[in-house]
Amino acid sequence: MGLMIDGIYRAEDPPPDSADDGTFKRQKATIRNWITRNGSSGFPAEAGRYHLYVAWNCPWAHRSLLARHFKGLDEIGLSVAKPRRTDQGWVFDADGEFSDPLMGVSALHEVYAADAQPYTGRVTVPVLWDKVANRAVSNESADIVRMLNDAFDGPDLAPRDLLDEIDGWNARIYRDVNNGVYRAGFARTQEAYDTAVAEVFAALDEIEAALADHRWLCGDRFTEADLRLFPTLARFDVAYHYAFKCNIRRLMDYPHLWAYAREIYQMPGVAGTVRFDIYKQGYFSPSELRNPLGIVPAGPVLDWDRPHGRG
Ligand SMILES: N[C@@H](CCC(=O)N[C@@H](CS)C(=O)NCC(=O)O)C(=O)O
Repeated sequence: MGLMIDGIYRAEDPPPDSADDGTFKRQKATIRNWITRNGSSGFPAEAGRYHLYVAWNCPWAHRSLLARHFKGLDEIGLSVAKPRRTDQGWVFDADGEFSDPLMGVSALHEVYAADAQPYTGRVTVPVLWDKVANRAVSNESADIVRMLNDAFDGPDLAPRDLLDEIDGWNARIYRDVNNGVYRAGFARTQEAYDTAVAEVFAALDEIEAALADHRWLCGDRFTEADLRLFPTLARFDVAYHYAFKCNIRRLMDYPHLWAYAREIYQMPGVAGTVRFDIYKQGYFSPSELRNPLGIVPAGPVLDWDRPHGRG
């Protein structure tokens, strides 16, 4: 795993993502262009012009895949990196499921290097690429989800009348759930872990209570807030419970949340964005701190196809 400086990739380890107190700090994405309907940003809303670089195991990439799916944007091409990173970071095969049909790169850093704007930072998925301008549009999944929603027709996942509520859930869920599990798993002190894991489960308990009264987080409409919660739920029992020590409860111990997660999973096309086998390979990759031998556990046994029974 490395870092890019002024458009040149260095295979050495980047500085640790933690503060002095052992708390995990995620770096901010810096490529923040925006697709607009009228193209005034330089990135017009023509789906066939864009390509998405993802990895099945990455939850941030997953939400961009879900946005592409719910908006019916199959014209946005896909390149899927291999689940385990190397000293070259995210890598691709020459052909097959984990190859790059667009540029034929062997590592994602080559895509970042192809951007006219010299990049400095971590080489992360997802990346939304503009094939016409030969530029990266964005490497921030929250932006990718919102811009695909706003710039393209199809169901509106962030309707104006619910926007404040959606943004409220998004902020809470990002902090304590989506990134909360990483703060637990990547904590470097007992205190940092204790704080993070308590926040993860406080948030899940709150969501469980909300789902007892509502079908979706914001009431009776499925929104971006639900879309952004799902990738963490899909990985919870197979990965975070064990690999990130988020083991106070399992997803399947929450009756409402577990049924809600299955309902989303069973929506047309969603299962096609989910790869439990690959989550395990990715999260149980060899890691000096968490899993030195890279052994992948066999369980748990989960039944995501069981009827969700939610009205
Ligand atoms: N802010 C980014 C975060 C993306 C991110 O951290 N992706 C991880 C994979 S889950 C990654 O590519 N990490 C590579 C690295 O940090 O070197 C987003 O949400 O799009």
